[in-house]
Amino acid sequence: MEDAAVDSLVLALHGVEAVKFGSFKLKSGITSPIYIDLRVIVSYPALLQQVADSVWATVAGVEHDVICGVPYTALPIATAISLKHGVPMVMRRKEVKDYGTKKAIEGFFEPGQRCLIIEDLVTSGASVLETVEPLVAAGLRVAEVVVLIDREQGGPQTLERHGLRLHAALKLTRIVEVLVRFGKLTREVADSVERFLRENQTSVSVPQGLGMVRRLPYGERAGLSKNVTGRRLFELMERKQSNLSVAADVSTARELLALADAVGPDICVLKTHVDILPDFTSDFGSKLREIADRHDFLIFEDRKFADIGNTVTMQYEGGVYRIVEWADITNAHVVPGAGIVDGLKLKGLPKGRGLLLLAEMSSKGTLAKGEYTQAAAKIAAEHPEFVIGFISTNPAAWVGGPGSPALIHMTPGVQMSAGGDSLGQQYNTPSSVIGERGSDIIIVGRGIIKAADPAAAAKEYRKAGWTAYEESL
Ligand code: 5BU
Repeated sequence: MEDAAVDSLVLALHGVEAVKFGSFKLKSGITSPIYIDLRVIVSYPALLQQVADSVWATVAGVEHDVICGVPYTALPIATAISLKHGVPMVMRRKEVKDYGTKKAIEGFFEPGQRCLIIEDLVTSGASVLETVEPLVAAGLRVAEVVVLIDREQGGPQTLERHGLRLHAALKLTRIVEVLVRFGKLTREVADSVERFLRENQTSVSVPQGLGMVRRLPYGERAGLSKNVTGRRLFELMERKQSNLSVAADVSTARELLALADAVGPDICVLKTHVDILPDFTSDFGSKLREIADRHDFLIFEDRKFADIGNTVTMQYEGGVYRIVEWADITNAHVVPGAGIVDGLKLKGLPKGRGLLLLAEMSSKGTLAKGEYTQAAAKIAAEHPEFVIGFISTNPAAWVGGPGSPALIHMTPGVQMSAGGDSLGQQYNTPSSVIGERGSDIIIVGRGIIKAADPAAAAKEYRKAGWTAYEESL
C-alpha cells in the first residue's frame, strides 16, 4: 500500500475508535496499552470499503479460487471483496464443532481449489488455524492468509509453522508510527506499546484440540490401512511393542546383516541404503529377508525415488539392486508429481509393497515444508492402496494435523539428546518425536550403530519410543 493510503486508513480507524490507547484488561488478564476492535467498521460503509480495498491490494497477484472470511468480524470484509471483484466466497460455520458429521462449510467449491483466508486481526494466529482446519478437511487447499492488522505478537511465525503465509495490510508498529507522526499519540505511549509487544509474544506450536487427531493404538490402525504392508506394519508394532526403526548405515553388506541380526529383536523396521554397500551381491535380499522373517521386522529401502513414473518403474524393479524383490517399503519424493506414485505402484502393488512419501525432511533448510508438505499429504490421500504413510518431522503441526490414522509417520533425525551433525542433520529426542510431534516411528542411525553396543542401544531407544507412545494414547 502507498504511504498516503496507509496514513488515511490508520487515521480513519483511529477516528472511529477501532484502535484505542489507554489501559485495557484483556480476556487473558493481561493489561494492554492498546485495544483493537474492528467490529465497529460495519457502521461506516465508506471505511469498510476502504478496509476491503486495502486488504485486497495486499494480496494482488496471490492466486486463489475462493475466499473465506474468518467469522465474524472478517465476514463483511470478505463480502465486500467478493462483491467488488466477483470472487466466490465460502463460509465456515463457527457453531459446528464436529465437522465430521455436519456441514461445516457453506457455499459451492470443488475439492482441490485454493482458498484465500481473510481475517481482520491476527494476534497468535489461533483463530485463523481454527478456520483453516475444516476448510482443509473439506478438500480445499489453503496456503495464503491476508489480514488487515497484524499485532506482531508471533502470529505470522505460528502460521508459517502450519504452512500458511500471512500477508498484512497494516502492522501494529506502523499504525503507532503514523499516529505519533500525526500527533494522535505521544512518544511515551508509543514506547509502552512497543514494550508490550516485545514482552507479550505468543506461540501456538500445537494448539490444543486443533489439528490433533486422538491417537489411536497402532493395533486399531491396522484395520484402517488399505495396503497389506501398512496393515502388517501396524500389527507387528503392536505385537512386538516396538516403534523403532534402525537406519543400518554401516559400510558393508556383511556388517549390515550382522547388525540386522543383533538389533532384530527390538525393531519394527530396518532401514537400508543398499547403494552404499561395496560388497552387495544378488543374494543380499534373500539373506536379509531371512533375518527379517526370523525376527519379525519389515525392510525399508530408503531409496528416495525422484524421477518420472516411467523411469522409476525400471529403477524400482531393475538394475543391480532389484529393490522391489526384497524391500517391503520404499520411499519417494513428490517433486515430480503424482506420476511417480503411479509408476512405483505398477511394480510394487502386485507384490503387496508399500510406499512412503517424503513430506518433510530432517535436514536444516529443507524445502519440503508448507505447501509442498500439504501436496504430499494430498497425493497420499489419493493413493491409499499403495501409499502407507510419510517421512515427516512434525506432523502434529500440519494444517489439519497428521491426517488419516491409516497413514503412518516415520521420522529420521532422532537421538537421545537434541542437536545435529556438521552436515545439516537435525536431531530430536524420541519423546519429542512421538509425544509432541505426533509421529509414529523413530528412525535412529548413528545413535545406535555408532554406540559401543548397538544391540543394547537399540533396546534403550525402543523403550524410549514405546514409553512416549504409551503416554500419548
Ligand atoms: P542418523 O545417523 O540417525 O542421522 O541417520 C538418519 C538416517 O535417516 C540416514 O539414513 C538418512 O539417510 C535418513 N534420513 C534422514 O536423516 N533425514 C531425512 O529427512 C530422510 C532420511 Br528422508
